Amino acid sequence: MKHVIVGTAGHIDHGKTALVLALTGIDADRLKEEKQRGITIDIGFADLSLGDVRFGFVDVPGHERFVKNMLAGAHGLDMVMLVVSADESIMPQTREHFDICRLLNVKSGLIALTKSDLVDEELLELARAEVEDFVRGSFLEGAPIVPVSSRTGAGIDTLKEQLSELAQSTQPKAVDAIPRLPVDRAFSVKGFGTVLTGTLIAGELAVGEEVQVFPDGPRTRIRNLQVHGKDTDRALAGQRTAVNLQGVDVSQVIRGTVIAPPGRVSPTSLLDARLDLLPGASRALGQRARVRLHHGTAEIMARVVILEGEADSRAATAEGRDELSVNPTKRSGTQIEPGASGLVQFRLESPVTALPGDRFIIRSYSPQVTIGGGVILDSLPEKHRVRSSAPRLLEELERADQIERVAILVENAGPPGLSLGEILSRTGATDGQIAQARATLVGSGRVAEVPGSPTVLVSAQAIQDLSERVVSLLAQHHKSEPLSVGLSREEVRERLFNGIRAEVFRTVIQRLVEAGKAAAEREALRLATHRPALGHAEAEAKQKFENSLSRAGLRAGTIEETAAAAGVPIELARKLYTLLAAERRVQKLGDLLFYVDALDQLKSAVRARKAISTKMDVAVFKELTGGLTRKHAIPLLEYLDRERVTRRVGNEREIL
Ligand SMILES: Nc1nc2c(ncn2[C@@H]2O[C@H](COP(=O)(O)OP(=O)(O)OP(=O)(O)O)[C@@H](O)[C@H]2O)c(=O)[nH]1
Ligand SMILES: [Mg+2]
Repeated sequence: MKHVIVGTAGHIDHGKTALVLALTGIDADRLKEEKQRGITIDIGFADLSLGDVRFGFVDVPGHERFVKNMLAGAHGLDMVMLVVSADESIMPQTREHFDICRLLNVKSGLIALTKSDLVDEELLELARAEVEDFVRGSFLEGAPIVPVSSRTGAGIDTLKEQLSELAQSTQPKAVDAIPRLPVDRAFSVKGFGTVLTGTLIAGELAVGEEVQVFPDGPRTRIRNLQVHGKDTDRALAGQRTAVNLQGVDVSQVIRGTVIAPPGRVSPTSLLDARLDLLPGASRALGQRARVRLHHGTAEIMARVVILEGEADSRAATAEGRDELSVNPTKRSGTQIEPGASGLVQFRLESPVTALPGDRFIIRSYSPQVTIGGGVILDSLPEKHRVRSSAPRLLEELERADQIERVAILVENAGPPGLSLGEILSRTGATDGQIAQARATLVGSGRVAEVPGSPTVLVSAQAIQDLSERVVSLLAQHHKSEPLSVGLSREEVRERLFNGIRAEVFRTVIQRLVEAGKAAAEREALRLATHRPALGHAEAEAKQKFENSLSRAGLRAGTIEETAAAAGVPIELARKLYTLLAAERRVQKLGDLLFYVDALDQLKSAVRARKAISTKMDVAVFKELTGGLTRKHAIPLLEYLDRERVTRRVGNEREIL
């Protein structure tokens, strides 16, 4: 069975609620005040099955003061039923509601010409002609215009037929997507606890599943689900859904919150978007204007930072003349004219949970009228300045499909890359979509996968840039210090990889080594082609230094002591030490420099001792080493343990 959400739209008193009642037998006005005043105040719901289609009706209020409530019902519509009273024809909220439907990208619908019983044939035709004119050039151009009377029942059957026919061609909402349910109502049911309702705009929800109340509510489980008033195990995208949540207070699931699985969406206070200003907006939208942003069922106050709009000509010339001399607070001359569009960043006064592709509406702060709307391009952006390169990125994102979007975001992230988790919540993609994007992009070499937890994707470009920087840093070092083996890993990391995950550093180095461009020897990194260049005097000093190490044997000294014994200046000795360390001729234990040959001999001697006994106490060790003192014995014993020649058992050592 196909599920289709139909919203009413239209001016106050044009007969929306009466029509929903005539169609479904359900009075969507449920509040006492609504009945008393004879007007709709808040959205109401009704449903109807026609053939194999289940219609969920969202009946909205027409009063201009309740457009805010209308907006909570207008998101997630598959179809609109624009209600125009034949005796009054097009009125202000007919326009405003219709504008909202267009901005929200409602794709299908029809027009009900209500109260046909109140007008004669001529007036009816006049109203029809006006409506045809009104919808020309919009998604409703050519849509059915059905005269109806809720009072006499005339035209209701035709309307049902037309609804059924349109329903055949509506695009179903994506079931294979991250589920999201913007809450429009929550109440408490005795014995059940908190129940919330909304239109499931994507994915599916199942009883028992873990969900979170976004932006800042608790994690909990779904205890029970209902679709159109009947219990079900599973609710699908496009269904009017009631969710019974475990251990959640009604106050935590107010209108505007969103139910979604934890970890798949992230609350944000910044949104990058394409914003269209209505041609009928009374004035241009200025930099940092304060507006009401409506997204899903939420209304949030926000400032609009215009990143790229229609430049005010005065400001543009002022900027062109001399950028620096213009006072920065005045030079933000960009604005969006009525009927024009721009790229913007919303700075929200409280967080929302959104995904790219979501539609939104903006209304002016005061008076409260709808002035525009658009589509979200990046739901987790950085904070942009007015002048930034953000518009280029946003234009790319605007044109991108899901795979391209992943590539663009990863490329834009630069060297730090993006973790899979970050990619998930920034794209709203399913696991399957991410896996596909990952395979495609890694396969084509555009993106590199950096193993670790979490897995991070880094653009090939960023890896290459980093590699080039490593190569040039090493080349520079070799040039200024021809004697040095190379730079220590730590130094390379500190100088070029600040704030970048260690895994990215390792990947870059590993790739350089694999490509034969660099060599990594213990702690030192060098270009593969680099050989330390020793002059005659230095070669001699190296020999002396090595002799001195060899003479000391296990009675090793610090670098200063060794240098003094060899008669080599300490500066030079440091370089000789790195050289010998790279050649594995010397090993530092604590701050003592041991000759590797001496260590090897010690290992052999200890292993040979095993023939006599597998135990070795300190006395035996002293005997083996010719009476070493604590100073040397302790680091050596620990070294033997580390090398797995021995194992410490209590006060003794076992030879392995
Ligand atoms: N004669 C006649 N009256 C109608 C018809 N449809 C609605 N009405 C009357 O018009 C008035 C308003 O109808 P509603 O259905 O409440 O109008 P609405 O569009 O829902 O109004 P809001 O929700 O407040 O915007 C009521 O008194 C209805 O009885 C109709 O087809 N013929
Ligand atoms: Mg009504």
